[in-house]
Amino acid sequence: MTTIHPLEINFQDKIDQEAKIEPKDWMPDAYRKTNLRQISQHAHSEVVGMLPEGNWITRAPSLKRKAILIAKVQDEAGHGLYLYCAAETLGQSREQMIDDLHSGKAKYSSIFNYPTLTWADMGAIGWLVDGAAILNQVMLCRTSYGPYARAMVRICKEESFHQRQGFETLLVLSKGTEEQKAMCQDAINRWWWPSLMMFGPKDSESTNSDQSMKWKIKRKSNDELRQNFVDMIAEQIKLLGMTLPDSHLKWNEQRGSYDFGEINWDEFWNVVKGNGPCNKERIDARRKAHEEGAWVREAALAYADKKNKIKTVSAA
Ligand code: FAQ
Repeated sequence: MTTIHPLEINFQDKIDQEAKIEPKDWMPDAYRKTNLRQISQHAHSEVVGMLPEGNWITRAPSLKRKAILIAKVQDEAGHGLYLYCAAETLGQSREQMIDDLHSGKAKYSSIFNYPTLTWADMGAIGWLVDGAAILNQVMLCRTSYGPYARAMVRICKEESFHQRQGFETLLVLSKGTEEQKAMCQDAINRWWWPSLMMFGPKDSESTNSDQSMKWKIKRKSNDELRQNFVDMIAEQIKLLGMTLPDSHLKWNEQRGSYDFGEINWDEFWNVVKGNGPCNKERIDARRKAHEEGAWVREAALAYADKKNKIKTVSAA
């Protein structure tokens, strides 16, 4: 018979009573590891997530749209930074996390491995990708690890603004010329299925879910959140006068939810394993940015060092 350590019983009691776990509290190694994995992957997703939208900053159709897009991309960088800080409290250095991203050891969300082909993709990303992200992240505001939960509160406020701007971008296109309407529908067609994949594999295939739910790192399962998303978007699309590319999408009176078609899981795992349309391009871009930013990091360290020396001399 395996005996459970009293510290572990106490830890689970705290979680069951909805207390937050803080960096200096005792925690099982596996709890530390799974939080580190999820938070650092989440941080990487925010940072890699800047690339598909960054692609359109120079080509935004007006000054107003350009300013909004720049602000949104900057927000994503900020989200990455809060999340790296939260992950650092678990004892891993940022350099290590970034090395793991660049070497392919760490994952980031599959969604950012798809190309942004037209301006309407900026609307579809805001509406669908940020929309999916928020549903997942609102739950994470109540996750059991304190620094992660607190980071998520601010992130969610910004993400909900992102989603509205995405919807508004598509709404304008949906009322435009025939060409603009077609561009809007095409972007929705291309982003719909990858957005559903953001929630992760089916519950029956989700290796981490059971334990993460027990530890209240996750509050709703992958399938529950995906269903919430389908129900929300299936209603909102009516306002756009567009359609979702799924012939099985149908309101199910009995369940009080929409039924929807089967996700292409081969495509999902292929992208997760690094073989999506833009995986290589994304990692190459992050590596290049990191290399080209080396002088900034060196200058910041030299400046901090100089300031510390001045402080030490004046204190002596
Ligand atoms: N892509 O056992 P599960 C955003 C992996 S932020 C790639 O179910 P878990 C903002 C998973 O890591 C978007 N890999 O895993 C924005 C695991 O592999 P591992 C990111 C995926 O952790 C908007 C394996 O499959 N959001 O969009 C994916 O319990 C616009 C088995 O899966 C977050 O990261 C995937 N989609 O549940 C930025 C939220 N799904 O690690 C710019 C926080 C699963 O064992 C523009 N994360 N995998 O080797 C989570 O809530 C969870 O980690 C899930 C996955 C739900 C993503």
